[in-house]
Amino acid sequence: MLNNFRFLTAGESHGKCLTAIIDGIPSNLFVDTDFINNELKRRQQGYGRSSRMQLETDTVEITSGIHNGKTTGAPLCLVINNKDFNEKPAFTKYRPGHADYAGSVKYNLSDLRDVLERSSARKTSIEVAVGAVAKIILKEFDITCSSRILQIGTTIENFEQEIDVAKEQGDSLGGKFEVMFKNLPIGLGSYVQWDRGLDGKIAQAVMSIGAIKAVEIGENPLGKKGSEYHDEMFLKDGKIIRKTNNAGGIEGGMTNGENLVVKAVMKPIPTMVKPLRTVDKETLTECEAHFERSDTCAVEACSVVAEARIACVLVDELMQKFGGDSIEEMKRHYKEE
Ligand code: EPS
Repeated sequence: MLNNFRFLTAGESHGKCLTAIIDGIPSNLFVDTDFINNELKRRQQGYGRSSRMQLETDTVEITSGIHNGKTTGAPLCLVINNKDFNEKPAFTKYRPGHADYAGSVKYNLSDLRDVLERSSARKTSIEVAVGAVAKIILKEFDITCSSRILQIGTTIENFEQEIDVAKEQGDSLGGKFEVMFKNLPIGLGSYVQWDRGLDGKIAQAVMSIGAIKAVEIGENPLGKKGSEYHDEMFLKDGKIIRKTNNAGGIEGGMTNGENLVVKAVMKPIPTMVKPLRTVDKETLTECEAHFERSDTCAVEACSVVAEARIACVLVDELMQKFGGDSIEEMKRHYKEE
């Protein structure tokens, strides 16, 4: 999907490592590995995560594309080693809600382990590392990012209590979060073709995170009149200002200079201590779903993954508009605008 800031990842949940190759990074960019590692740590945190998070201390190794801490213009290779690297047993009891069923039919795999290993949210670790590199580029243009939880399960407050109850019951919880980017230039994205709208690209980037079921940009307009929803324009000291940002920073598929606000809903994680009813693919009998260690709630972690995905889309657009072979050239193009 990305044309300028391109990347691919590889790696399994219990494989040797997770890897990414990023192509298209401008040269002379200082890549702060402490910043990347801190982003990885953020993804591992949040109330309700599984014991895998205590086992792993995700840290990145950059094996190419950097000299003396700065990018050379060559592709970056990022590696995160898995401490829990081992052969796990085969299983045949589909986990409803997970990729097990459709994945095993699609790839003709007899062991559902082969689906689990790559469909696991573990791979979002390397995606967060890639997103951290994108954030480093955004920071060069003073574009900042933050996120917050809006809802966990049915509650807006006392998240921890609801997570504790779900954990006791062997259940899991989803929720809703918001990601915000500030100080974006006007005109990232476009209205001229359907596949160039920034809102569409962001929606795809966030919706394709394993457990996401809904994405919104700005305020949900359902039930609002045009006069209530649209953000009127005013003049202050000769500049156009808005008093509201219901559009969430995007009009006509383009950034409009307001804060970009993206909200997303995550489903409850389907791997559960209290198993769902399912079918065994080998014996074709009804049974209880396979259980392995899992999170009770990973909404906070998911918001960090969404930040990373959106950061990659924004950098791709920034490069399209202000691209340059070095960070200096890119900044020159940015200033000229
Ligand atoms: C995850 C690592 C996985 C899971 C979890 C997220 O590790 P393991 O399979 O060894 O427990 O804990 O993934 C899922 C629950 C899932 O459904 O994909 C991680 O690093 O975020």
